[in-house]
Amino acid sequence: MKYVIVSGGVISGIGKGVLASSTGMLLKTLGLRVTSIKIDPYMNIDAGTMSPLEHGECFVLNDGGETDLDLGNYERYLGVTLTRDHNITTGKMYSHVISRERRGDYLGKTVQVVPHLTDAIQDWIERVARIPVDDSGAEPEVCIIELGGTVGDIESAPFVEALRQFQFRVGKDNFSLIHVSLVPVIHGEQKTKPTQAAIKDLRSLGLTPDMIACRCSEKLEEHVINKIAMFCHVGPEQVVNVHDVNSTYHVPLLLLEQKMIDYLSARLKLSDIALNSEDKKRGDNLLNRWRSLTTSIDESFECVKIALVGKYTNLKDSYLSVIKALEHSSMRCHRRLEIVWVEASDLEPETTEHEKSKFHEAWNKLSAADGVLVPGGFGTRGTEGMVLAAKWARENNIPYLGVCLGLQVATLEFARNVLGMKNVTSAEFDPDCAEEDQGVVYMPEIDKENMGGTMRLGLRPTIFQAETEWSKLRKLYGGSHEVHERHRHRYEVNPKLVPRLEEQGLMFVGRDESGERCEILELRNHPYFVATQYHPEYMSKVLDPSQPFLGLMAASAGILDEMLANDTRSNERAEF
Ligand SMILES: *[C@@H]1O[C@H](CO)[C@@H](O)[C@H](O)[C@H]1NC(C)=O
Ligand SMILES: *[C@@H]1O[C@H](CO)[C@@H](O)[C@H](O)[C@H]1NC(C)=O
Ligand SMILES: *[C@@H]1O[C@H](CO)[C@@H](O)[C@H](O)[C@H]1NC(C)=O
Ligand SMILES: CC(=O)N[C@H]1CO[C@H](CO)[C@@H](O)[C@@H]1O
Repeated sequence: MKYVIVSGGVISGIGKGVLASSTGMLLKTLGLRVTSIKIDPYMNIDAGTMSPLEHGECFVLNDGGETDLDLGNYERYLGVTLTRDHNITTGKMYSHVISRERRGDYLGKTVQVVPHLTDAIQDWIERVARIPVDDSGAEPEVCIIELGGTVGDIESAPFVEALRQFQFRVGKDNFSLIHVSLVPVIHGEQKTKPTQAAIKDLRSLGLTPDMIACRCSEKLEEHVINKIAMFCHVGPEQVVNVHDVNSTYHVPLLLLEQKMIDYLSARLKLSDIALNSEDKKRGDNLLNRWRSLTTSIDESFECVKIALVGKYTNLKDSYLSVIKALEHSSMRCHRRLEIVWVEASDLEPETTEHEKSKFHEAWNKLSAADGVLVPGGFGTRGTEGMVLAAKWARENNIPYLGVCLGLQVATLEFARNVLGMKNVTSAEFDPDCAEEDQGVVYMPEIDKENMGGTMRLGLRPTIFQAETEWSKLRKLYGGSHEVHERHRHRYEVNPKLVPRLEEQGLMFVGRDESGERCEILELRNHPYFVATQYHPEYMSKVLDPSQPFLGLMAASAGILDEMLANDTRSNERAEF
């Protein structure tokens, strides 16, 4: 196992995650199997209870683990499936060590940060790095470890020390470190001091950078590279220049141009890993597909506008996976994506003057969009606006995709306006509503008292029902009978209501194994009106976009029927 550590200096939030996943993706183009681990130096054990306002969305894994966004980044770039163990938090490590201490594993010795915690971290990394993450089921060959925060923080100290020891545990040829730093441009001059200081900090903690990745708004000048190399005691070929590019999908090629992979290969003796021609071919193929993808970004000029009708629209991070899934689909459709943010509550008719202008603005935005997306969310605020957005899309033949809550509001809308059940609502919005008015109910098996971690989570099968061959979504999924997607919900459509809804044309084409729980709804006589109870965005990959999103994008661009006729999916997805 070869380990590539990606750490950061100067400030956080300068794209360490993108750099780490791009590096992993490039190693994959050599034909290697790559996995990744994210270390987060905070005390939380469970991301499920962290506020999306403070922290962006919560990302759900196949095994139901709720993690923060970065694991999603790796899954999307590397095309792998990670587990809840692939994230390490300070809280998790302490809780692991403390429970071992309680069990008596330390034989009553004094338990300390060094060596007990640091050993536990190293053991954890060695164990988790070996977990197979792709379809082949084979052990990965390279593990990318992203160390969150910045080196020198109090929080990250135990992890830095653990990694310092780890380089001796696994040996020099098996351990390399990329340090991401910032080169600010002040009065037109590229400043190297922060980078020098960051590298000095790193060295004082016993870690040596093999590469210094310099984030800068512009291309680094040659004398700046030489200066960094000299003051940081590395060769100029070890300084990589990561300047701003058109999109983050260009970063792998930017690194490739600078021969980063050649350096890493030599440094880690990657050529010692025996690869067969099959693996090499897969790697070449991946690189070619990535290249054509980035050209497609630069050469798509036709724009598709998608209205995202949500609740945290002033905090766009909380919809990150949804945005990524839209991006992946737009690249596949060769369209430029324009997301139109519509705050759902602004769509509700209001009275005061101030709110009237917001109301008009929101409706103007919605009506100018080519497609409508209502993503998942919790709580009541804005849900009436979402119902109105679903109505707009249904009645005006605008492509619509509802995810989770988006499925529930589409169902309520249909029940109210087509079945005439004016009072129907969700038990989530109105816990006291009469039983016959419950269009969406609390799932019977979920414990109502205990909020944290009581949701239907993770990968579950959805079965396409008999006589659903007409379904556009089913065709997008390649006609399969069963699909597996990730879930995160507490409420579901009331099964009692389903026969009446179906009678009027709102078809629940996908159900769970029991045939009771509604997973996918679709309107038959509509360009694309699809909603899923699961969250398809979690499984979207850069080179393999999520099918429900691809359908929305293609329908909004007016090319869905053409796409379904050509069935591009079956041949393109195979390799990733
Ligand atoms: C790297 O790892 C391999 C396999 O675990 C081991 O045989 C080798 O000795 C290590 N290299 C160094 C320089 O320690
Ligand atoms: C960025 O996009 C423009 C077209 O939009 C293209 O001409 C240019 O080459 C791209 N730049 C890079 C670095 O890819
Ligand atoms: C909706 O509720 C109101 C007030 O409770 C009631 O008068 C009315 O009949 C209900 N409408 C329907 C269609 O059930
Ligand atoms: C912050 C974070 O990602 N935490 C997850 C890490 O893995 C544990 C399980 O081992 C999950 O419970 C956390 O949600």
